Amino acid sequence: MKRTWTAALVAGAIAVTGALPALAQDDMSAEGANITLMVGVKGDPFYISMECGAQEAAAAAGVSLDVQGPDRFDVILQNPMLDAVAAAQPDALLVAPNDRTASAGPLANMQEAGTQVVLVDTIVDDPSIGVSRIATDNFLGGVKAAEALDVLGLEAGAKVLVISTNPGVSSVDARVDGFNEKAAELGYELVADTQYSNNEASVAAQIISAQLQADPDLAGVFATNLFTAQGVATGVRQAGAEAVQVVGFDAGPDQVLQLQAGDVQALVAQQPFTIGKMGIEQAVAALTGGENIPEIQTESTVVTMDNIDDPEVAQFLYKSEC
Ligand code: T6T
Repeated sequence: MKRTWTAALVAGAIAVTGALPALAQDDMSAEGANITLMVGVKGDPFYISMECGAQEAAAAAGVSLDVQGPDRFDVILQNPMLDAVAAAQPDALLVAPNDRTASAGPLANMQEAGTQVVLVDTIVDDPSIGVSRIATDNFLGGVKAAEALDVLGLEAGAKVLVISTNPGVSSVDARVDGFNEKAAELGYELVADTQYSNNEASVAAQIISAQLQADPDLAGVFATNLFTAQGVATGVRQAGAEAVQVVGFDAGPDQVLQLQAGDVQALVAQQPFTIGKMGIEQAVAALTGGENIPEIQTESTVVTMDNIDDPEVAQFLYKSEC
């Protein structure tokens, strides 16, 4: 039979945007609970950093944490893994769903079976899923990317391109929306509809090199996530298009090297460690009868060569191991 947890635990104080309601306090804990973290894709420094935060919080709460993820960011791979996790009936699941609609079924089933579901990083459209949803304000992140191009000197009329991962991923879709809204305000001209890399750096590199041939006066590119941004930077460097300003999302170790090499001019960095830590805290609150925060938006910051050595900014950079 499924274990139940009847008391509440106090979540640690973590800096996020907006005020958080205080959680109920009690002298019991979720010690011994089984929690699974299903990341969006294995081997991605964003999710590795999230795992580091989750591990730290899990150790503090005395819960066991099992981390899994598909080899590609692909709902066809992630959904069977979710079904396998469901069969093991964990007490709670932290999950970054690969698709805003297609991931909902397995999560609804798990929730129905009594697993407490916390959405981390990405979400599903069905509002009944998840006791808490913790993610970057991705729309604002997209706005910041367009503002970064403005700071880098792009003027009204400048030609820009957006390269994203796959349509239907909540995080990057919102970044595209935020970017497009701000880019329109700044008077930028989108040379094409949003292009999709399928989260493959090599595909992103091919897309940008083809676009540079079609539009040699392209002035700026926004690449909406880690692998896409890495590929775009490589493609721009290989094309020798030094005048193109590249703004990427995320701040993995290789992206930082590309920034330092001048292949990327700005990175919008998230707080994956904090998302993972808060994910565990929300799961523990759900398991112990504490109060959940339905929606938590974490911060992002724009990293450039001008501020990368600032300790406030450096804490946003991702890890490739804990
Ligand atoms: O940008 C992150 C994450 O926020 C997004 O949902 C998927 O891509 C990343 O994991 C970076 O690769």
